[in-house]
Amino acid sequence: EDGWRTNVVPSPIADPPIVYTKLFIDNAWHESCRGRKSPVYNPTTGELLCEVEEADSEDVDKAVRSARTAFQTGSPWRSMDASDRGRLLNRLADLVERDRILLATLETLDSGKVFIMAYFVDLMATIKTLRYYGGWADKIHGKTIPVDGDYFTYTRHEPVGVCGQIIPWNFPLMMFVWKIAPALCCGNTVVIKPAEQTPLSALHMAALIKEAGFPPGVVNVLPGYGQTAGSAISHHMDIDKVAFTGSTDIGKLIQKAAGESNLKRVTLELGGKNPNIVFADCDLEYAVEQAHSGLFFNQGQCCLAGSRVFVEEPIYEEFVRRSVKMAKSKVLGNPLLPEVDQGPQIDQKHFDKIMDLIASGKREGATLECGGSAWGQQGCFIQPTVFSNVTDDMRIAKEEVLFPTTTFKTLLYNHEFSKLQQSPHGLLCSAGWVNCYNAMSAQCPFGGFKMSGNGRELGEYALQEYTEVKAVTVKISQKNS
Ligand code: TXE
Repeated sequence: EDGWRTNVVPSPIADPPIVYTKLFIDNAWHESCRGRKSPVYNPTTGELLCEVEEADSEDVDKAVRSARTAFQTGSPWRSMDASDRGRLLNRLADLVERDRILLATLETLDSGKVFIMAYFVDLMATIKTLRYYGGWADKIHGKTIPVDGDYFTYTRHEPVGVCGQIIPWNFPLMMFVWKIAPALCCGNTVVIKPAEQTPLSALHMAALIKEAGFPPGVVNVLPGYGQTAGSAISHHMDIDKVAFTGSTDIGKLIQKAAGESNLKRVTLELGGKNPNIVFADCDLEYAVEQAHSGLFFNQGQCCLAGSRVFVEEPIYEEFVRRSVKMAKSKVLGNPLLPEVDQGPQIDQKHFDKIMDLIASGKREGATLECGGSAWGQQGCFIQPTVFSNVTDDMRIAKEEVLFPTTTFKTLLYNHEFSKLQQSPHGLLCSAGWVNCYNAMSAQCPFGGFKMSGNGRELGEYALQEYTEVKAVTVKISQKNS
């Protein structure tokens, strides 16, 4: 049962029943106010998996009212001991462990990610994140501050209030938990919208949240589209903070909506076009393998995918040769099957975007080393693709595409920067991995600089994003140092 320690590879559940398809508000299942439903497809086959209730602005209003009531002073949630909030998060982690195979299966059906990866990576991260923040709940301390004069000053780290959270389709469950766990640990209430493509694991989590014993209204889950439900969240006058993961374009709209409405706090985790720098003195086999998994993991659908690989000249050709061999060896197919390494891309829109970018790479003169075409008879599959001889001005070197397209560029051996300057300390970025890639963990902060977003998720740093600091100053008759 404890698969990640025993490394027992479980089998997915065959044709799991899809039980939860409604809006989750106030710990109950609701039909949408406008009576609309939206389709959910399996990207592997293109088949309809189910229809889910589709939230719009009235449903957001309803969910926000519920979250606001749950946040009121004296409510069961506000008067709960912090340690009990931690206990609830741990109980939720227990339930995710219990339903781990089912959740991984739903995740694969809904998003096309490889089942074994969903089980070992996404589910493990989900469970660990819940437990990590369960541990923090009763360790969020203020300070006492030696202010001037006869006063006693202390700070409280209070919850922000009702948090709107909007998440994408590439890690539906993991993003759900990255968002709700720090928010709940700090005592906030939540209205969360999964991506329209991938609502199923979030709805199953809603059922588990109720089963774990969270009071009604603490978490509300609203499947729906961005332009309707998402926009209603970002514009809402009674939401105190919005946390968003998705594209830079929509991130800008979220920030604007916050400014136009109630100046709600905003944290954004947006796109990236991440460089992976390989020096000639590397362990070549290991470096090729790391560069490969750093990009190809999750069909390349990661905002941290290392999609630009800069390789020092002496090893450039050999590096490209080995990388192409590795890319060509990938087995595409139904991601529920154990022998498959790569599933489909998320949907037709994304498929078209990738094909357009691949075409631009060819047109602009990069060398297509392998892949570049659609694969199979059904679903949104694309062959693993490697380009070499890429220059910085090409679209494939600049635009995030969320697809395994490696773009290789030579780094001159006598490069003008010293290796020290090229270490993470010398680069304008929010994270660096040295001699590894994709080494993530719940304890380590995650987020972007500049147009890749602001704010940090995970780790202790995420607590700042979900708390307000209140300074309380008490007049005293005489201070005593
Ligand atoms: O993202 P969107 P899409 C990047 C990646 C990808 C591109 C487009 O480059 O190709 O974005 O993907 C909600 N108000 N990333 O179209 O539209 C939407 O419903 C409020 C990077 O899927 O940003 C979904 O829940 N919300 C990335 C979420 O925003 C709105 C992950 C993300 O969708 C909205 C995904 C609106 N007006 C894509 N419009 C990463 N950082 O990991 C949409 N949404």
